[in-house]
Amino acid sequence: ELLILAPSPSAAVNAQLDQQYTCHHAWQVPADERHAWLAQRAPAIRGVVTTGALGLNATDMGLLPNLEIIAVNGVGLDGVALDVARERGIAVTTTPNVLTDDVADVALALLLASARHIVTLDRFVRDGGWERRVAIAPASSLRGKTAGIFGFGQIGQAIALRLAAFGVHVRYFQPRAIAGTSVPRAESLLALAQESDYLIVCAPGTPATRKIVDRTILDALGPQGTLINIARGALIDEVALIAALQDGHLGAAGLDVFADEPRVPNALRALPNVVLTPHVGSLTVETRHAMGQLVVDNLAAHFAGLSLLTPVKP
Ligand code: 8YV
Repeated sequence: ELLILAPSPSAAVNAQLDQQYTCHHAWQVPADERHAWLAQRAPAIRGVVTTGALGLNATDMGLLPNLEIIAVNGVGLDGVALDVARERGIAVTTTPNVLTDDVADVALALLLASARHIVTLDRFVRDGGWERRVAIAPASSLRGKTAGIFGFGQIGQAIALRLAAFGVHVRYFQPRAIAGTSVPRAESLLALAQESDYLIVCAPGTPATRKIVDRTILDALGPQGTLINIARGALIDEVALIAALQDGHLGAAGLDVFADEPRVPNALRALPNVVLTPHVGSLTVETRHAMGQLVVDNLAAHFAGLSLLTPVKP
């Protein structure tokens, strides 16, 4: 039996899970009834399907004595108590590769929207500013600028590929150097921010990266700089970010992820120099289907005693 914490946007994926297992859909149960509901079903549950955003914490894992596998419909592991899973020998799988391109596309969409004022200009046309012949301030060109990619995994590298086509110089930083790339590595995150017009955050949310993009980094990025975040809100000191955008220490931001989703601070919503999207990096029909299919296939492999397709290394 499976515990499903969130459905897939793919009906075909949900149907396969319902056909192959007895599924308990926690997301259909009101929050205040969930504890009692789960207590009743907990002993039978051998697998959990969760998302990158929801994860599975130590408390909830503790309620499931016979849990064998956690299938994350996403790549972020910040919400999963991996130490507990390791101790108990619970397998964990994610959905790498299939979401890389779409998440990279959203990073570029946010960057282009920020640099070329797309959201403001859309509002300007709708509100009749163009017809009133209100002057339009020129935007700034991408060509010849420098982008710093913080976190140079698959998604960071896919963003680098796209940026090259726009004539943007690219560098990266992450603690471990990547072999076989022609993209130069900066000495530190601070050096990366100093060298960059755009800082693009693609690193995982871990205790080591928590609020790593702080006032110092934002100041280094500077008044003409733009911050793009498609990773996790936890990597940014959001209070410092808001202050920097308000007082002009930072030029602009394009954000798909936030510290306390789905809540976005009013101060951030009020700023004209930010573009905001509701954590949709991987949210396309094609990618969510492929992600969900990987969840289904990993579960099938596990319960058939075969090796997992995309396991998280313990
Ligand atoms: C979604 C994500 O939040 O992959 C991740 O870690 O953040 C996103 O793809 C989610 O996991 C979708 O199910």
